[in-house]
Amino acid sequence: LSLLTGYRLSPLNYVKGMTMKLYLNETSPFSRVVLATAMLTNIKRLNQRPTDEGAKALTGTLDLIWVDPWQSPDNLKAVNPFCTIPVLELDNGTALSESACICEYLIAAAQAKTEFHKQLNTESYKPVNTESTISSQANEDISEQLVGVNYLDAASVAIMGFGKTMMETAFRTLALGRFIDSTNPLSDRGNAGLAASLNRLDNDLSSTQQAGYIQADLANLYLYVAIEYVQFRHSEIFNKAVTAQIAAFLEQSPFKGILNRVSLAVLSSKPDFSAL
Ligand SMILES: N[C@@H](CCC(=O)N[C@@H](CS)C(=O)NCC(=O)O)C(=O)O
Repeated sequence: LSLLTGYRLSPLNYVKGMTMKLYLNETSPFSRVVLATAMLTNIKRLNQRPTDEGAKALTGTLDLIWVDPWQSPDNLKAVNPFCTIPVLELDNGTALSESACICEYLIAAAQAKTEFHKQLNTESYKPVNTESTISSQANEDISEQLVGVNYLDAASVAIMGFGKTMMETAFRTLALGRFIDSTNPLSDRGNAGLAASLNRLDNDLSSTQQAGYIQADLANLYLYVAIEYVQFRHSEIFNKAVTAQIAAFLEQSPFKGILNRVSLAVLSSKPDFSAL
């Protein structure tokens, strides 16, 4: 219904204390990008301050709902007829699907939250009985650690499309293997594309036009997670490719730390969001 009525949230809704649900599984690279985005947009940090009155008023929570999409569970079907993950369900029932849409939403929500803090700040709002002012709170909450894709910057749009397609292709060829034993043209095309994309990427990274690869934006977050997914799930292809520059990209990435906190090993225990 909310989809049909075009429901929109005002910035106030973002900051008042929403409970959101994220449907995910332990191995999905798309889920991993959304989880990292949720962490980088500071949902968790707000949650960790239940005693600060000012922060409490601005708290949002994220419940992780671990599901296996291939089993078509009822709770997932209810929020997404396509029965794919990730899905972010807002507390008004609006369900967001497609990882890139979810991430852009979380980034926009964090920006709205920051604006709200700034307004409080100019009105000299102070939390009750605490040393910390809303001003120091606001500084920490500003989501400078991750920005959305600048769609006026063709280089960033190119990286976003490249990383996302690498992820989709790597997942699809693997998923096909679950249902079709023999080789098939679609998987062959996917595997060839993965090999070519790695070599292309390594070459691009070594050229002088690599500035776009060091920005802490959503495009580079996708690219990082896509590469690691290929490395892990398509190791034969990865090991045959030229990857010296790719290794350096992973090593220097601003997202290395956060992605270690949502590694496959960590996610395999299906933790709560507050434990990440
Ligand atoms: N384009 C989607 C891809 C999502 C996707 O393929 N999810 C997989 C898990 S990694 C899934 O739910 N597969 C179950 C199915 O395809 O039925 C996104 O970016 O969120």
